Amino acid sequence: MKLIGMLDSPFVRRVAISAKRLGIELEHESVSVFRTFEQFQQINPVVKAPTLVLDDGEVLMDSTLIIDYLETLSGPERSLMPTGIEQRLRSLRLIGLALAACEKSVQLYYERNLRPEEIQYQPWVDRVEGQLVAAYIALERELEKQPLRTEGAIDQAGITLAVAWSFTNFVVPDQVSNAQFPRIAAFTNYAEGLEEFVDTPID
Ligand SMILES: N[C@@H](CCC(=O)N[C@@H](CS)C(=O)NCC(=O)O)C(=O)O
Repeated sequence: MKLIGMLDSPFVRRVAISAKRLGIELEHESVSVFRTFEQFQQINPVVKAPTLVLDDGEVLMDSTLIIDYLETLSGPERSLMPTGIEQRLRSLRLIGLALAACEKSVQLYYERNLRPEEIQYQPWVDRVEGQLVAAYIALERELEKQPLRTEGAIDQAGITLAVAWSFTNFVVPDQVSNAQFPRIAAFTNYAEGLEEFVDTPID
């Protein structure tokens, strides 16, 4: 199976790291949705990263749906999701917040780098910046209530949170600070030292 997309996309990176943790080998093709749009279009006409191309040529997209498929392939013993209802609900909450942070960071990055300055719309920028910070405030509170484990295996909530924080710091570093979100920063520092993260660098 081939994973298509650049690792500077948090959505691609969480799939690549999850696959490694699930013990699934993926061939990785670093095709850019911008610089190599036509090449991407040949693989997936919708041009969304990540795209997963199965061995029979079937195409899947959206990181959460791809991870769902990889989880099914690897079986319940290796799952990155807790099975107990309360911990599962918490994981889903954390993943939702971290994905929203990724999405808002992407929107700000696109706003700053794709939209010409003369047609930037400040109320939209303010809204997205507020949403981004709101997602990290909620995540920091979650970690205050219950820290994420920093020994044993990292789970999907941990992977997605760390990938999100590293990505936000990579593309819109002015929006966040370690001082404002110390628990998220400390957990990400731990996660980025894990083998699967080191082997899957953001750039
Ligand atoms: N919800 C999707 C978001 C994927 C996404 O927006 N990826 C970006 C790259 S970071 C992309 O494909 N951008 C090109 C576009 O939307 O046209 C997921 O989880 O995979």
